[in-house]
Amino acid sequence: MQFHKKGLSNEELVHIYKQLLWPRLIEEKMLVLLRQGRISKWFSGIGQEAISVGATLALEQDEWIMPLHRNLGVFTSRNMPLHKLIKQWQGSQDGYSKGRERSFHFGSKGHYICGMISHLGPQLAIADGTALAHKLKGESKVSVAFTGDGGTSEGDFHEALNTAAVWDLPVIFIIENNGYGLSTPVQEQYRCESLADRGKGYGMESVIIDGNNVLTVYDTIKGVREYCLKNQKPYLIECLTFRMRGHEEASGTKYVPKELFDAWEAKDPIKNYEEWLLKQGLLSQDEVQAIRSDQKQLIEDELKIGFDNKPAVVKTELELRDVYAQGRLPLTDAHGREATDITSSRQPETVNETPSPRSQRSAVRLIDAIKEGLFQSMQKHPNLVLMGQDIAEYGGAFKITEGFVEKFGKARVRNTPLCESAILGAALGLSLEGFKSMMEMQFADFAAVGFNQIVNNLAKIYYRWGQNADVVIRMPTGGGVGAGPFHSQSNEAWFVHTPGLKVVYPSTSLDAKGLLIAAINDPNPVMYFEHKALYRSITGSVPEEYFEIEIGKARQVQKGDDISVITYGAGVHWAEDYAMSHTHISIDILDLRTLLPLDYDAIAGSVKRTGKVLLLHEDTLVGGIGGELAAWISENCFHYLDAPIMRCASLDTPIPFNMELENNFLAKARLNECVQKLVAY
Ligand SMILES: Cc1ncc(C[n+]2csc(CCOP(=O)(O)OP(=O)(O)O)c2C)c(N)n1
Repeated sequence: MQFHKKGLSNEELVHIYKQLLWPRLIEEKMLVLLRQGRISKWFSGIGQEAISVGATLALEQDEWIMPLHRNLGVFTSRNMPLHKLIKQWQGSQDGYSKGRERSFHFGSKGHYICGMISHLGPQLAIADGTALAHKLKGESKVSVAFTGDGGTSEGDFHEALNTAAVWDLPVIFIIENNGYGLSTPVQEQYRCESLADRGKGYGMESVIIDGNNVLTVYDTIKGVREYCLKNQKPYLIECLTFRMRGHEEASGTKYVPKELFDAWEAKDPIKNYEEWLLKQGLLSQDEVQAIRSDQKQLIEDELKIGFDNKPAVVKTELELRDVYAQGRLPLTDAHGREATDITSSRQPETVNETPSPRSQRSAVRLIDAIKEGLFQSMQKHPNLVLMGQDIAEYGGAFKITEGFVEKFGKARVRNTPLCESAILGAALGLSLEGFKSMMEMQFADFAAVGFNQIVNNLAKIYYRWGQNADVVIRMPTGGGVGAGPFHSQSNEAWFVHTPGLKVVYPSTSLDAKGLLIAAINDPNPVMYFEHKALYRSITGSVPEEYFEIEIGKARQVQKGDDISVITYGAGVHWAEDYAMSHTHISIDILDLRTLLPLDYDAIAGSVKRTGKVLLLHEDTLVGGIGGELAAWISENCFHYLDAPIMRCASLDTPIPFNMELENNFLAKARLNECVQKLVAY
């Protein structure tokens, strides 16, 4: 192995040696602790340290890194205290994730490290988001994302690299090609000659380097960093390396030929670098021994602190509370500085929660109310960025952002490539740097291809390691428009089942504006459902001012005595129309407005008034929210019930295109039958 000093001082070369040795000695000790049952299993980085260490040392301390499961060297090179890492590996509440996450699946804002989710690929686009944040702020910083060779087969890899290229983002993508993805060798993973070749396909420079040579890694990344900053472009680096232990400690290494281990043993990153330092006279044998024994002693000292644990205290209340960031977070970025004002206007001081009747305008269409709420939010939040397919000059599929780009500019009103997952990842990355973002799904149906980022990354991140995802996802939803199975679905139930998300679903123009503003002000990820069939068919009074409708509060549409119809979205209008044409039935109508969290007081109030409940939703029956509501009502309001709880929902089929078929599909077709049955009970 050839080492080149490339202008590094002797002190720097020795410093790199110490940083490289440190994770190796820690892991050797971890193997002992694992056998003693004192820590949980992890994914070993033994043999690959030069990549984590070399890359991290080549960056500024406040440049974001998105590491993966094998990157202990990233955490140690950012000088995270070992005793706290040890607590993390035991699942202690004093670890980085309060005992809620395993080995390396956590982040630390203070160290500019973003925690991974197990799905690997989603890490990559988060780096797009932090890089975009720096670019918008005019800061000269790169972001770095890691992937294994296996991870390059995921769609997320393609989406993240393509987006970084199209948006000219300074991101360094590092592939650690260690020959295997669990037991799958690279021949069964990809067909291109080298993974670096893929850079060409994205219009991105790339290079293959020896990932076991720490000076090569360090020097390459220093140079690539300069390139990315100067040219404002991403770069792909393929590091050739080898995994010297199993995928994780329980999985063994039988599938790896012994010759490979022997060959790579000879290329060990630490042994080779150490030998070179000795040969150059930069370190003596005695000094090497002293460094090793100092580090071993430090490990022992840190272990004492790391294993000195208080008994675990389990508080259900705290667990539940920590699913959501509370209140309005101060608008600061990861540096603790006030969020950047990229338009130089100020953020809102107060929010008017009770719209003044003086400024009411009648006959505002739902679509215009959404547009106004979004427009005013852009004025109020200089750190709010909009992203979505065709939302800039074209104004979006439904024209909600028409005119926005002229007013707010293309930096904040961003057309995206066709890649929902990467844009959601980028939205999360923007959050890491104190930005707010709104992503427009062109149709709610397409959330399916961003599902993982929503339910596993955005939804869980705050509970896992205290980073909020300040993201609103607008979901044009619903049927009745003859748009067929993939442009009409009601998929809100997918998200209601996910702790960490909030789900709002306005049915009136007033609520559409107020709930959108509230969603954008909320520091948590909010799914905002907007019914396409209501866009232009519904009008109502809406104040001109900027105001909020509180998330989590239902709206009593009308009071009644005979039956309750508990519903939301288009269901509210079906129920109102029905009540108007059946005045002999006194119907209590409750518009839930927010599906997560639910307004249980309002639900109980309605049940108490009538004792007969019909749950009405456009979503299909099985697994719909009606089932959840029915369970809650029977558990909590049983004494008030005079009839079985009934559900009126759409047919359990995909949504047909033909209008007659669609009308038959929709819950509305069975509303009369359900009401009559309930009234007669
Ligand atoms: C989406 C997804 N599929 C499967 C897995 C299970 N899994 C975890 S790591 C891994 C292999 C990853 O290989 P590679 O990307 O080469 O990284 P390495 O483990 O070699 O560092 C697999 C299959 C997963 N975590 N996520």
